[in-house]
Amino acid sequence: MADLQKAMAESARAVSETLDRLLKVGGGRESRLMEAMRYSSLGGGKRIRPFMVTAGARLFAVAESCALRAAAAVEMAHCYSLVHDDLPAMDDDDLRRGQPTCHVRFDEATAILAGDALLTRAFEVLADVPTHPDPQVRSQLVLALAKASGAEGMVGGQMLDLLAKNERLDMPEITRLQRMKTGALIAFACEAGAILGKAAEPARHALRAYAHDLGLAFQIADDLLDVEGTAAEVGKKTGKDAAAGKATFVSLLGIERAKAQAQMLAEQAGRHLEMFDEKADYLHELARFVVNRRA
Ligand code: GRG
Repeated sequence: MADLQKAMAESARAVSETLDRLLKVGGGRESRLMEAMRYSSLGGGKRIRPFMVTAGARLFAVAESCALRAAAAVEMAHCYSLVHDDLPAMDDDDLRRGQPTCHVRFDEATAILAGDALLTRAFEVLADVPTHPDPQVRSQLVLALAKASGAEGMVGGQMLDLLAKNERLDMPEITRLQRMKTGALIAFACEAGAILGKAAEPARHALRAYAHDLGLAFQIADDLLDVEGTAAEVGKKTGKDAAAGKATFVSLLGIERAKAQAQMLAEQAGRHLEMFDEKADYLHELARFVVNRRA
């Protein structure tokens, strides 16, 4: 674990530096927008998705500068989703990453615009030449992020989530919702390194399968933290799912079975990585970290 923690800390530092460079405040009156974008993306977070990109890119000897740009783009898309998810029209939260949420620190309209601009900047970064010399690779990255974050991915999952309040979803319905809402972006993060490295289909397939199991394990761990964690630990309000009457993996399975299911999925995720040998050690450890985390 010590190695993983060091590698994650190093990746998080490099990703924050990259975000800092890619989100420079200009001089115009609109600079408040960039300040809100920086506030929402530079202030903490575990940086799990960017780590998936950098750890995946290592498997294919991708240049670090390219991997870090893709990693920063994933984090921008993730931060946009958090900013919009926290808005009064959605989850109406005032705490995120241990800080006031974007709409509390700025205002609602600015938070909507900051989210919009973070997502747009993510695509701009992927489409720009320094991300990869081959335009086909850049276009594949843009396409994959668009699919992962749009109506068939994260935004579609969020729609299902809003519709599900006070409904009794069953396991297949919750699994589909979570695969779209959180799994799709995680899958993109795991596959981005393979796209950058022009990896062959079997390797890409293995990473997608890893991401599929890891994404569900991640979500079950998130549901468990909502029940068992404290706001001080996780940096956001807890107990929200039960208060909203939301069906989750934990409400359906109970705490003990949900924990066992998360562990089983993490082990299964690791088994998809066999073809990469010890080059995938960080990804193996990450699967264990995701289900044992306390934040
Ligand atoms: C509003 C378009 C739109 C989408 C919202 C992903 C999402 C959909 C909302 C986030 C809210 C949430 C709590 C989702 C459950 C899982 C999740 C994405 C948790 C947050 O991710 P972490 O734990 O957060 O990686 P940090 O802060 O560490 O980056």
